[in-house]
Amino acid sequence: MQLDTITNTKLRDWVAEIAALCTPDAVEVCDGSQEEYDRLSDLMVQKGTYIKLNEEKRPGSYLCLSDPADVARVEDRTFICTKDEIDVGPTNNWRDPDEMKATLKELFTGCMKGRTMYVIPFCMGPLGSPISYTGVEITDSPYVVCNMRIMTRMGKAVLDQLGPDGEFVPCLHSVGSPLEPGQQDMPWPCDADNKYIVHFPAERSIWSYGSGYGGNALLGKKCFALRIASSMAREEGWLAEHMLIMGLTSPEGEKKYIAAAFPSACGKTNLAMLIPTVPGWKVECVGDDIAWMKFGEDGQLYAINPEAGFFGVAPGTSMHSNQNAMLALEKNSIFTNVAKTPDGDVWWQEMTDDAPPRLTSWLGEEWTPDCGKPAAHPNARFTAPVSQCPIVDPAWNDPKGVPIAAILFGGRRSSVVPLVNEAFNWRHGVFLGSVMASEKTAAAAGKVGALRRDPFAMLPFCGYNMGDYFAHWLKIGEREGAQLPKIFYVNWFRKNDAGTFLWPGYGENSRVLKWVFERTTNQSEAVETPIGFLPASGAINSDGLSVSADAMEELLSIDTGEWKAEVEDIKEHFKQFGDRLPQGLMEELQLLEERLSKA
Ligand code: SAT
Ligand code: MN
Repeated sequence: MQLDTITNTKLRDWVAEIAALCTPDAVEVCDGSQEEYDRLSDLMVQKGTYIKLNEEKRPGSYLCLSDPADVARVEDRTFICTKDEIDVGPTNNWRDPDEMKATLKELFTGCMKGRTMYVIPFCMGPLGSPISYTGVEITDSPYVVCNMRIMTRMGKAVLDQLGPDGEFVPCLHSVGSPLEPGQQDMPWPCDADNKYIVHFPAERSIWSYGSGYGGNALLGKKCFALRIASSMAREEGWLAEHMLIMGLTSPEGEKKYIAAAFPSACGKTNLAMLIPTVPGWKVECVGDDIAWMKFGEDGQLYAINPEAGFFGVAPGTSMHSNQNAMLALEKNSIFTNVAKTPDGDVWWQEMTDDAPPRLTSWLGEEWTPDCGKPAAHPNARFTAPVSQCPIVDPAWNDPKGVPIAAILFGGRRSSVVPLVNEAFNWRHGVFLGSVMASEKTAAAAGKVGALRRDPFAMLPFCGYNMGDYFAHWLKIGEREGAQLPKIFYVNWFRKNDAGTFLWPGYGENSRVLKWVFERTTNQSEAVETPIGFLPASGAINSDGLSVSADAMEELLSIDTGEWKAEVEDIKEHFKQFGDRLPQGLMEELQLLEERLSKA
């Protein structure tokens, strides 16, 4: 589209300002059409950025191999800029906004020379939703444009919605690789040694330089929908969270929605698309990564998935671990840093029981199963439309959002933490979120391994001081007339002393979801323990499971000694927040300690 299709004054001024700064050869406003998508995809095939996959095996899909120096988010190059350093807290990298702006302006000067500058109007969340917000990303990467078309609602409809004076979050991105006249382009241009992922919460803007990969470059995702949005949510009284959203329907046809936060590598996408083993129960997927929640007039929290696509980790995804994801990415998808089969399809670790005898690896090299290197990069990704998920929830695109009945927190713990426990109340639930922790998978069998505390799974994504974030969660619970979801903590990963998982996980997690569902209306039995309500014996049905009665008991028991040690570890964790740690959480910790000492 032409520049003059932009009627929004602020946007027109911003586009002109950035074009003058970055001096691209051309400027294009993206309309979000299939024609535009096809044209840019073809362009990337010509440039060697994309390989078109076999149309019969993987219709409408492309493979993209990145520069090996640009394969993941870069947390150490991610900055939050506020006037006072204390306002980003101990878990973020702080920079002074004026100094950082000066650095960035220098980097962005002339950085799009020889390239086209794309203007991408996008909406995070359903169009017309009171929970949604608009952004505009300016980028010199056609790969970003194509991914944004899958990951967000994007194009002309968003410009129309924005109108002449609507507000938007400006998101500026460049791969940082200007071209001199006649200079040959790279398949994956970037500035690997000079990446900056920068957030300005006060002016609600994002500047990203040097990387073309994932959350570094698709600025609607972690940068906007979590870091900037968490700061907006605090100011405006809502929640922007690193959570999946699923619908759960009982055999009686009653439906409830659950939101759940887990650190990476704990199976969030798998849980969001779970196939229940409990007869008659149904799971439907609203989203697998991010939830925005605002109070409705009835006092309930209503959630939307701000995204429109899945940007999932490919390795480990299979018909066994996540059939619904595999079906979602059968067509119209982008695959980044996976391996290619000789017949023009994709492959990654664990996609099939046996690896194909010959592949082209993510490095573009000949690959055989005995070559000693992974065929796909461990952070290889698929980009697939949410609408292609076979169990997509009918309300996934509903502007009203879906009412949340329960929130789950969880992590990977081989010991200490039971299969599931329910918080006594909202404040106790916030405490559980604030101490979330997960172990490295290589943790010694049966022993507590290297624990990383990842509060609310927001450690790399909270756009302000995490202590203030805890306080915000407490404040949400004090809202007049709020019908708050119940909060639960789950752990699918407990092991016995021999180092074997006690719980089968995957579809069997539906047994736990059923208990959670019933607890939201106090229908299933629970016992009070020092750490919360645990399922009463027999309240989680284990019929037909190869889990012994002893194992079941271990999964649902707590060891007072282990929990006293946990309390000491939590004290250390809390110390880093200094006087920004809300008093309410200190009190919860003291209450836990008292309950344990009486147990
Ligand atoms: O690269 S992303 O930030 O989009 C994905 C992730 O790290 O979870
Ligand atoms: Mn995530």
